[in-house]
Amino acid sequence: MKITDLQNRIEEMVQWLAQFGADPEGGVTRLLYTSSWVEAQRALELKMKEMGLKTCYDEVGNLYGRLLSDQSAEGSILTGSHVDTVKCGGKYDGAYGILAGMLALQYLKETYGAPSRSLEVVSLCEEEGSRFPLTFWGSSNITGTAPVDKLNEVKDSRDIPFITAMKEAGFGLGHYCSPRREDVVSFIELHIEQGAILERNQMPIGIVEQIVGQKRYTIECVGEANHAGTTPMAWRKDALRGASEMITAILEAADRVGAPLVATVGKMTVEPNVSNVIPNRTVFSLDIRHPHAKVLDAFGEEAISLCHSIGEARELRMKVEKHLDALPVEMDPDLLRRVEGICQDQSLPYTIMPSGAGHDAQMMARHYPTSLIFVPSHKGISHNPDEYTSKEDLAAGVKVLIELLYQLGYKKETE
Ligand code: HGY
Ligand code: MN
Ligand code: MN
Repeated sequence: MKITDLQNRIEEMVQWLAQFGADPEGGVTRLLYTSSWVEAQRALELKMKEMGLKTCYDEVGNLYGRLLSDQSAEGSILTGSHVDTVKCGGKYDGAYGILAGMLALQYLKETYGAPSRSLEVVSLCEEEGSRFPLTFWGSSNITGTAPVDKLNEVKDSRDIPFITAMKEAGFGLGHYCSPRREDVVSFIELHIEQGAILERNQMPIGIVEQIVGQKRYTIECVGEANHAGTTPMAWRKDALRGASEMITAILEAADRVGAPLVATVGKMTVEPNVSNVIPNRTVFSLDIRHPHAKVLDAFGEEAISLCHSIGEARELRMKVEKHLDALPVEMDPDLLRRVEGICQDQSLPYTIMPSGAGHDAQMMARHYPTSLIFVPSHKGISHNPDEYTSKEDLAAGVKVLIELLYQLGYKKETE
């Protein structure tokens, strides 16, 4: 494969992978351990084999494609991203990092043969938390930080237990090798920016310096169902009215703290959800993010105490579960400098920037030297069927990845 083929190859592969979980409305929905997820992993496995990579799964469903070293250098350089998507998501989030890694390894194998240090691409099984209240399931298993002791309580919105879904997809304890990796020398994730900074500044490459901290909660309010016509306002234990006041109070508190703090309530269920019954139960999500751990911790405490005080005033029973608490994390400075040098050598304008989105790199960076590299998202749109990145921008990212993997996997340190 020639470098000039990259644009068409990466574009073809993005469209090819998007067929697995394609929505009628044009987006992609590929949720962990569903049939479209299984089909995508199996198709990626076949494609990796066709590209001359040695493939294997681990027991949670992370899929690896390996370009094995022909020398004794310890450990592997790992690149990749997540194969799952949000509901009605785009074609590029996660998928691009996997496909770029596969193309990079194929190009390096065909051009330079076996590396002096093994290079691997990983299709991480899950990052988004779109099906189960669990995020970074793939990368947290690799780093040994997954909440494996809580799995028995985890169910999806149709009450399907996590363990059942994993087993039905063909994974779980004892099926494949352990997911824990202690031999990763560096992890590199290529990803779309999911924001508008690069496009607005006409920069083809973003080199991430730091990923913001992120907390995710599920907040349940239980009141009392009653007749919409015969129950005076003062006698009600209205779970939806309480939740609405909590959500407004939290978002107004976030406005007061100001940027770069962000707070999002993206998901809500109301029961019994009929027009002539006072709601007796609501459950809503809360996602808050900030680059400084102290500010994030303080705001999390304020938000949850607002919920409890409003819940008390509305005579609601409250249950708050925190299912993600990811600290802000720095990317590896040496790798950042290396990528900077590659952009300069390739006369690629770039900017060094933070990431407001969470990524598997956030989990990996606490265990291995990690680099996160962005390419532009058109109009900054993501988690949306209109997510788009041009093939020129996609290919520019792949070229940077190829050079970085060449330097880490082939060049002797002395060179
Ligand atoms: O939510 C995020 O930041 C990522 O897309 N999972
Ligand atoms: Mn995402
Ligand atoms: Mn992503």
